[in-house]
Amino acid sequence: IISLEKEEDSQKEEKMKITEGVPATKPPQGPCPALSPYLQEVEKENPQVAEGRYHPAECSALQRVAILIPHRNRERHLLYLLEHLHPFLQRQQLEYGIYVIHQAGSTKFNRAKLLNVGYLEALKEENWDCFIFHDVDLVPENDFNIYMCDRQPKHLVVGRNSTGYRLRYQGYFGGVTALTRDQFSMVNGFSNNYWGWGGEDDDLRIRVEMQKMRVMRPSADVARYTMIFHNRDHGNEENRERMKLLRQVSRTWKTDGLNSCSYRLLSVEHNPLYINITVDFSMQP
Ligand code: UD2
Ligand code: MN
Repeated sequence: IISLEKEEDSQKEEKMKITEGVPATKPPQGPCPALSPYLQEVEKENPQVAEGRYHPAECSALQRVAILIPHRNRERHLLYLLEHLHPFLQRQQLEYGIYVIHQAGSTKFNRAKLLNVGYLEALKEENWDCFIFHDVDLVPENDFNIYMCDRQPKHLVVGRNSTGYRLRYQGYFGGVTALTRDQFSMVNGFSNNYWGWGGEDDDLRIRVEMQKMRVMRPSADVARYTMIFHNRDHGNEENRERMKLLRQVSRTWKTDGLNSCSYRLLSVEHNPLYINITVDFSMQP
């Protein structure tokens, strides 16, 4: 996403909705469990999910879909998303796995590079057909917004509450996107060089267009999201280099992407509701 015009106005009304859907906590019944009561609640509501994965029992799914969520310091948003995404994906009868790619330390946040890591690591444990690149704070509002890939890269967010559910600009490609394994590899994934907020989604759109692919979107009444209210995070300050980087994509995409994504893998944990991949980028240039 390039700019934040008028975002401030609409954030006020969103503020009221922050705690929607958070179940009331029960009175303490002994020592605190390792996981928050809210997380355990969501685990109980999703008995068919094991180690972040699910497949329908009654039929074989058309695609195997990996959901990749870049994350740091947004635990509350993550829980809220998991609570809504699991039942949503199950209603769509998908075979899926949810991966949270967590950036350790306090280096500038790098959403795009985290998503590259997610793609590379997820493919080590399953030959996923389709990848959904998913912000932690966006909750789909319509069950007909199908989390599957298509013959062209798909942008699943036409509108959200804070922008009056209208497309923000023509080439907008932020928030939630769906690319097949091959589509993503054809564009060499995301750039690894966008540190901080902004630009990386436009970079991916340019890569897609350079491969003569066309971004598809579901209709505006379907591609609707609620974005949980938030301010800009510390460590994710605006990337002032982004316009410069965006002008160079045609020269850089071949050598900057999946094939140059270096990182230090700290852990891969299979939690009940998601697979948590922790990486450290502090040694990267
Ligand atoms: C917009 C885009 C987003 C991305 C970003 C610019 C939409 C709906 N979303 O989001 O896809 O292009 O602009 O980079 O248009 N995150 C953390 N911890 C942090 C910082 C970021 O977990 O400290 C993750 C989290 O998944 C978050 C995402 O990165 O949803 C994007 O960051 P944001 O929500 O702060 O940016 P926003 O809402 O402007
Ligand atoms: Mn956001």
